[in-house]
Parts: sequence; structure tokens; C-alpha cells
Amino acid sequence: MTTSPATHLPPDHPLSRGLTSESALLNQYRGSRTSTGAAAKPERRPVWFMRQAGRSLPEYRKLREGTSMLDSCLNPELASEITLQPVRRHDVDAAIFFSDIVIPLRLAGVGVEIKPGVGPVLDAPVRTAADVAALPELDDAAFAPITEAIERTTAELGRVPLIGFAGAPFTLAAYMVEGRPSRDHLGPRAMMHADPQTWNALAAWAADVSGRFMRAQLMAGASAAQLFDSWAGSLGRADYQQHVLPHSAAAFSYVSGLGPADGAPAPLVHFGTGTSEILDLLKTAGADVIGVDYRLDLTEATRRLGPQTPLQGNIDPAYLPAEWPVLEAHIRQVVAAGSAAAGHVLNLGHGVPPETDPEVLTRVVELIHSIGP
Ligand code: 1CP
Repeated sequence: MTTSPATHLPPDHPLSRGLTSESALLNQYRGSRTSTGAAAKPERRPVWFMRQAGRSLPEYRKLREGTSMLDSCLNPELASEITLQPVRRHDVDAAIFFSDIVIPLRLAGVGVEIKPGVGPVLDAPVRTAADVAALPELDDAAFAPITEAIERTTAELGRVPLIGFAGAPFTLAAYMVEGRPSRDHLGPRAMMHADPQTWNALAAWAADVSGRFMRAQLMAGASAAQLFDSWAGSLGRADYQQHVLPHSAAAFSYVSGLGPADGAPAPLVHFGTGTSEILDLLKTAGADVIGVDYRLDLTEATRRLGPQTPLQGNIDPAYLPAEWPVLEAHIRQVVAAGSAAAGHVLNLGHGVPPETDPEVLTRVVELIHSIGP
């Protein structure tokens, strides 16, 4: 079912051309603090925000007017422009591709919509062996609008790296089984035990489409990729290890080692919320960098993962509306806590809340860039 994938990024890729390989983001993702001791030259401290493209920006709300979420993602001009908006406004150190974890479902032909104020909703939930067997195969040619959007985006970004992403198999399958967002993800968790064979077939399908989605974004010009297992925190350690981890590892296997012919591979990031107790397991799925949510102090994350693991995170979004001195003190604390890790990219501990004042985000970026080594 997989096409024989290329082993290298194309010669005109930003990593192959050396545009993004020495960016502050990639240096931290690669754990630059341990490679040669101090960084070769002083550089600014990298920061980007999950959900930096989106409803917190008035220019986003304006562009999206009259176009549904998934149609916006599949319009290359629109998706590219939305991806670039937060980079222009906030001077963040990376763009994250404007898309959604359910885009591969839509491209495979699964009936799915993003309902405003709700999230992904499927025409029909996927709950039985027959439902899973009937899932369509995703043809890589369907990624054409993604490829075009990324080519447009990287042409504008120059030396600023673009991050591609996908949903991890559990998080994607959670929407497929429930048919919509849910609080406790009981549907997929029950399927693991009631019908492990069907669960494994569904998670394998999800790993395939997500793996190929990440791969398509990297091939088209992304310089790093992040797998979002947003709902993995609803799983106990044993369930994660036995029923989920192998599928996340399978998703990463589509992009592992993918780099320019003569350079280091594109770094891979793994993030989930509520994952403090499975952080060490998350790391074994194949990522270089672990994204930490807002619940766990980064000093403790480094204790759990070891000092060789670069970290991303974990400013608590709940601080964003606070008085500036309160927010500033919190950010300085996160920077200090991240200093024991081999690398540290600042981010939020989950996505930007839609009601966030964008001027606060710009000020957060300025502060982070002003904090010296
Ligand atoms: O109308 C709108 O503006 C819809 C809101 C929205 C946006 C802006 C959705 C619906 N998706 C997105 C874009 C999106 N989704 C990005 C874009 C890039 C960026 O970060 O700036 C990314 C990375 C995602 C990934 C995504 N989608 C995740 C993983 C990250 C996370 O936040 O945990 C998840 C769980 C989804 C599903 C989804 N899509 C949209 C919503 C509201 C949700 C969550 C629904 C739920 O609560 O279950």
C-alpha cells in the first residue's frame, strides 16, 4: 500500500539548500548545547506557539470569512497566507503549517467536517471491523494542495523553518471512533480491550495516513515535523505501551532519518497533553524532541527523560491574560527550568486560546528573544 518512498529530501528543499539547517530552532531541536558545549555563535532563543495561526488573529478571522475550515486548509493560497500571518506579526522562530490532523481523512475520502465551536465531526463513526475494512486507501497524489501550499509558504519564509505536523494514531482514531470530540475518549479505549484486532487495524490505518501526511509536508519543504498525540493523556501506561506506542512509532517510521543527501535529518517532535506519567514511553516512539505540556516543570521533565533530550514548551496558556509582571516571571521560570536540557524551544504547554490578545503574544516573543544565554 505504500509507494516506495524517497530516502532524501529534494535538492531544492530549504534544508538541502542550507537555508534553515543552522536556524535557532533546528539548533535547539538538535540539542546544540551538548554537541560542542556552548553554541558556536550566540543566537536568539527560539519560540513558536502551537495554534499560532488561528482565531487569536483578526487577520485570520478576516481571511477565513465565508470559507469552511477544511476548505481553507485545502486552498493553497489561503493556507499559505494563514501560515505566514503569525510569523509576520510576532516574529516567531518557526511557522507551523496551517492544516488540521483530520486533513488526511478528508483527502482519503472519509466524510469529515470541522464544526465551528465543536471540532472534527465525521459523517459516520468507525466502530466495527467492517467499518475499518471499508476505510478508503489514501493516494499520495491527493496531497497536491498540501504540497503547493508548502511550496508557496517556504518561498516566502526564506530562512525561517516551517514545521509540518500530523495527529498521532490514538488522537486521530479517537475522533474516528467517537465520531466527534469527546471528554474521556472511552470509545477508542474500550475498543483496545473489547476488540483489539479492530483497534490495531484502525490505529494502523491512522498511522499510515498520518505518517504519509508528515512525509508529504517534509518532502514539500518543511524542515521539522511534530506528531500531536493531544489525547494520549487519557491512557494509562500499560495501555499506552501495548496498544498505542507501536502505532505512533509506525507513524514516525515514515519520516525517520529523512534529510538532505549530505546533511542531518529533519528533527521530529512528539507532543501530548497530560502525558507527564508516560513521558519516558513517548520518547521511545522515535522523536528527537519531546514537547511538554504545562503541567510538568521542565526540570522534572529533564529528570525523567535525561539531559540529552531536547525539550519544547511549556508556558502555561492560563498565564496569558495575567498582569505582565506575573506572565514575565512565569516565562523566566520556564526558561530557567529548560536550561538543563540539551536544547530548549519555547512554546506554550498547549495551543493559543482563541481569546488571547495577540499583542501579548508579540510581547512574549520579544521577552524570550531578549533573555540571554
Ligand atoms: O474555525 C477555526 O478557526 C477552527 C479552529 C481550528 C484551527 C485553527 C481547528 C479545528 N484546527 C485548526 C488548525 C490546526 N489544528 C493547526 C494549525 C496550525 C497552528 O498550530 O497554528 C494544528 C497544528 C492543528 C492540530 C489539531 N487539530 C490537534 C492537535 C493539536 C492540539 O491543539 O491539541 C487537534 C486535537 C485537532 C482537532 C481539532 N481541530 C479543530 C479543533 C477545534 C480541534 C480540537 C477539538 C477537540 O477539542 O477535540
